[in-house]
Amino acid sequence: MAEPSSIHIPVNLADYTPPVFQVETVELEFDLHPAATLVRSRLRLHRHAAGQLHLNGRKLKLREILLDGEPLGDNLYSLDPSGLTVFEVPDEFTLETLVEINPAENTELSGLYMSGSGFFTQCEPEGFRKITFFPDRPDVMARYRVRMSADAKRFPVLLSNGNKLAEGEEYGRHWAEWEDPHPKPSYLFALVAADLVAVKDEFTTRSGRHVDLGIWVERGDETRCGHAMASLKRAMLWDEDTFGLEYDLDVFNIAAVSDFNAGAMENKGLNIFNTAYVLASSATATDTDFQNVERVIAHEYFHNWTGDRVTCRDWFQLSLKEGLTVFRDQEYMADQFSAAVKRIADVRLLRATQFRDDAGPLAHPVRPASYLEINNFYTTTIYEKGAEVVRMYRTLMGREAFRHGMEIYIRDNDNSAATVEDFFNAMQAAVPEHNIWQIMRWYEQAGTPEVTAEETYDPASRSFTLTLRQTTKPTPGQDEKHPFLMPVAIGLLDAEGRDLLSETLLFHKAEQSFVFADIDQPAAVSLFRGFSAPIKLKGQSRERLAFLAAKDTDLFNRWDALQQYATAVLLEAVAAHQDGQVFRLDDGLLEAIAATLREAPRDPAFTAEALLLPAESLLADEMGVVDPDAIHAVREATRAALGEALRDRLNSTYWEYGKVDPADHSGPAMGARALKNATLAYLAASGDASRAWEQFNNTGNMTDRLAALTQLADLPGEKRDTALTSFYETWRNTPLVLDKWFSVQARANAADTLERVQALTRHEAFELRNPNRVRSLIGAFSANQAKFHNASGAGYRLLGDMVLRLDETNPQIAARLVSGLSSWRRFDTARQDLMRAELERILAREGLSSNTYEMASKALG
Ligand code: 0A1
Ligand code: ZN
Repeated sequence: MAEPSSIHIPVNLADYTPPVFQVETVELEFDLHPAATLVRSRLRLHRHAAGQLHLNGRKLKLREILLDGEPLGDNLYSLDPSGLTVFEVPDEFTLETLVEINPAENTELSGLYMSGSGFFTQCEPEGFRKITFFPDRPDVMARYRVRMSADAKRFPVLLSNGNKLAEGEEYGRHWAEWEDPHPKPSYLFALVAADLVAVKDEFTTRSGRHVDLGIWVERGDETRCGHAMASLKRAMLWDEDTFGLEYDLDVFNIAAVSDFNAGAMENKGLNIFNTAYVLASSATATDTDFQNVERVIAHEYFHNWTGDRVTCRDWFQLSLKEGLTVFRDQEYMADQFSAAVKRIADVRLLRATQFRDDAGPLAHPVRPASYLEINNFYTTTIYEKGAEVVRMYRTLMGREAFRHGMEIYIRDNDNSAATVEDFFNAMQAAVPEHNIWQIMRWYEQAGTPEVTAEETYDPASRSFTLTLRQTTKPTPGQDEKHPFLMPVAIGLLDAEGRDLLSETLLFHKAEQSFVFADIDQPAAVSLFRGFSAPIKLKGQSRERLAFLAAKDTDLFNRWDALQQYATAVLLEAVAAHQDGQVFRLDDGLLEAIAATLREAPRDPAFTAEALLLPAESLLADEMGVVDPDAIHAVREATRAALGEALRDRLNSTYWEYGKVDPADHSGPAMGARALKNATLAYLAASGDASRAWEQFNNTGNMTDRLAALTQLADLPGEKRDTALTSFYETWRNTPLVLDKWFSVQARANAADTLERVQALTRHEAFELRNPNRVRSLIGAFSANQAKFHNASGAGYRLLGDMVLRLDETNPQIAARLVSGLSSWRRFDTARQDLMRAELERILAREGLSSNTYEMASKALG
């Protein structure tokens, strides 16, 4: 049940105080029963600061409480909905409690809950307090020993953090004891008791430690674990090679669970994963899924050092572990595949999600100053923008100094709970000759800086002057912005596109000029190469963009120039459409896309990215008043016209890249498939769906199957219905694939998408209790701009209904969906009224969770 609204009290970074008591050791005993689990806890505590002993605890039934072995009288402690206060305690003592909890009724999926065949935990950020009374904050680090017992038949596998000490069986129940030698915060505690089977392997670290690896999944899923295991071993090796970081336990287990609020969790020695990021086979997973599995496996593994060994002092520092670990997984993936294509994909995501948030009512800094509900702050700002900030450190410092800074950071903060300042200090220590303090503004100020550039060439002095200006719009609570320090990777190109020079400028003022001497000709400048800072570059001329799209030696900027060029062309066409003019394909865009196709053999994966027009949501971000229908009409007309005009070339490219081994998931194979399917999409857009139909019926590879189904789903009619029915019949018992069946319909660009999504919410396979299913239907639909923003407001109502229903069972997931309504101010007044009405309807609900309350009230502004 949701809690009363009186508890909406913000937590402020400025109010941080150190813990009153530290915990040295934790002994936990779980007597596991679905509806009534008993948890006995013995904590060894010692005083750390003045104050009273308060332990967090939620929905716990206290059965016993003992201090140094003696039962504690009722008048010596008090209980309230937030926890337990013990009035008088010595400076060192043992506190023992026995509590009862109900995992079967835990639909929030935080704490100890049931899913599929067993018990699982999720403790980050504040789930441990739903298991036992504890100072549930990351700066309390303790050593854990865990004993659990459960029905031996139903829950044959018993796992926790660290190493297994002993196990046994008695009277049909069995037990196991685990010990984790490393001190850790409570949010990294994990327990699994379930009917799972393991895929096992091993890894020997550089210094000779033998590590047993296990991936635990439901029976029948073992065949889909190979990619996850191979990824894990690659990640372990990479972290040794790249950062000198070795694994520090003899066991590394991963357990997969199908009901999970997020992607995966880095619990020490026992990662718990959403099945979506473990299971993959060519028949069931797309190439994107394969890459996501690899990325998330690497991400959670990398947390062992950046998160577990060095953790966060408080949740305001969340980006300290998340931004850094995302940066590490990005670098890992760039090393496995094409670095430029990886960068393009990452920036695409950043722009579509983070830039959008940073421009709206939910904008917050990488280190927020205040929150109501920390679960609402697992955002792309904390993760992806945080990773960009780490990347800027490295660009400013250079690779070697950055690695040295990382060594200092780990050395100085090992086994402790650190802050963003600790990271800064380590990096600054690695470059004592430079003062980089100004980078800290990226943690404090929200918003995306906008940069403009002015160039002048003076033939007399043969000097080229570049003047850069930066401004950042106000964001909630921050009216005035100070200039950011940003590395600007640039290249000066001659008329043939040869690099005259390339270097990195330090841009740290509102306006700054850079003079380059000995330049023989007026040069074209390529700015922010590789997206060297998370900013919006404005005011580039179309001629310049066309030149860079064709000639830039920096692959990222070549892609970006084409994106910006296409954005300008499409926005112009949107304005013309609103004016009632007939659509006309821009010659320059046609030529640029044709040239891109001609160059396909150079790099098919890059070509696939370059062929993709800017998303509707990105075009919306550039409009004063968003017109989702005009954007949709124009973008579709452009795709159709390009498909028509380039039909022959698209066909030949389709066939050329069509012969990839369906079981091959190497970079080149995935690149070829991506290119083939990009051409398929253009051909279908121009009205030729025959190829999609053929591909759908003749492939066993999920990337190809889903790409074809995506095209068919756009075209109401018999083929669509037959394809969807056959897909459903084939995969109705494979949840992760069934998720795709839902999302392909939710993303569809068909006249009847809204009605179909409404019907799908009543489909027998739609499960509100399963976050993956909710995301695949409702999350996907709310990202389908043209359909979600249906002028009737029915899309908004559907979302509002779902938020209110979900808030009763899983507030974390409910709150996340609210962001679909947060952009209401960007639309016409009719839509504004409809969206605002939904937010108000949500807020009016009595007993709304603080999760949803925070998102809806902030969205309303
Ligand atoms: N630390 C995890 C993310 C995570 C956060 C919250 C969760 O449950 C509410 C679960 C996982 C990561 O970055 O992978
Ligand atoms: Zn993470």
